[in-house]
Amino acid sequence: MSVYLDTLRGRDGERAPVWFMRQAGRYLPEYRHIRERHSFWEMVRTPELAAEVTLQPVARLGVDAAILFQDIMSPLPSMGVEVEFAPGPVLAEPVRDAAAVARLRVPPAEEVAPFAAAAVRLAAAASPVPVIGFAGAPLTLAAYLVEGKGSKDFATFRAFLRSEPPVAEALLTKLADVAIAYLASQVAAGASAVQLFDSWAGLLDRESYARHGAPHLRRIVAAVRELGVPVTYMAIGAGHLLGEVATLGSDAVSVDWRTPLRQARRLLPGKVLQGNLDPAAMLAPRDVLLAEAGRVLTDGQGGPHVFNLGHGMFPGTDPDGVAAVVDLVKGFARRPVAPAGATA
Ligand code: 1CP
Repeated sequence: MSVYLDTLRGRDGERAPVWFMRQAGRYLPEYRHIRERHSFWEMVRTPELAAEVTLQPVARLGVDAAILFQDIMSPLPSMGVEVEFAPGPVLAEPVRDAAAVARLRVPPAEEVAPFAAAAVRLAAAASPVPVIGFAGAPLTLAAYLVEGKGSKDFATFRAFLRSEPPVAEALLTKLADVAIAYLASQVAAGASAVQLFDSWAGLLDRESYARHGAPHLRRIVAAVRELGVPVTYMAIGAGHLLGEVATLGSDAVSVDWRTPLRQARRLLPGKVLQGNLDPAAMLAPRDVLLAEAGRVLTDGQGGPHVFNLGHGMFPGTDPDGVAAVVDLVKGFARRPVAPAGATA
């Protein structure tokens, strides 16, 4: 039995499970040790290395779940898109017109980043905790494909959505098809939960999100839930979108640090909440960090809560501070809400 999976299934337990977005990464000396000898793509494409890095934070920190070490860009080469990391993703050729979208391949499931499923299989066989599979949400992947690299405002992408809606839909549909196949391959390999990363959805207004984001997300969420696996949806700066996010069908929603968990609880009835410690708090002195983490634990009460950051760990984070947060979460006695119908 896993406290993480129990919570995702809606059980308001006596303690919150804990894991961290970007828990497998550069803040860990054991990650940097491997990274010195291998490029990022080499690590991602070598199942033994990817599985090893997936499990590093479990061994060091005792987190309640292991997230697969890959990137949201992992499936793009199998669609015919060349990506390099410097350190963020950079595309050889942005995808900006109908011809480029038509050229994108939608490969059969077993050809979508097969190294990822192989890494899940190795990690799941060795892991004492559930392995979380993941994929980039169509809007966020499309933002990188159109822009060609990371950006603060993804203005080219937002202009593209407004000027070429049918081409955008064709692109988003292909990305959703690939995400479904990719996630199914991870679940078949042993991933027992799935998270969708929609890092840039918050750049859109609510109407554009409802039109270009939500329908594709609903299709992906339904397909994964059909496999019997819970789904967490994560977006950043998306407080204004929570009304739509509530309708996606996900089991859980990851909330960033800007939206108080109590407010999210009201806007997302029936959802498990994940989050939402400010990753910058991890860079503060220990007493400040633990006070902030305690506040998040208190706010997370009133329904099922998975403790996490509001966004990914910064590379400069001290692993000992992270370990102290894990201890705090594990020792915090929640006041669970009694299931409906139960008497006190
Ligand atoms: O130099 C290095 O070692 C590479 C740094 C790195 C790492 C460790 C990148 C490049 N990606 C990753 C791993 C990664 N990426 C994981 C692994 C599992 C874990 O969480 O521990 C995950 C889930 C991701 C997801 C990801 N990649 C997202 C979504 C989540 C988020 O943080 O918003 C996004 C937007 C990316 C793109 C990306 N890849 C890498 C970087 C530095 C970035 C973001 C910055 C940019 O847009 O330039």
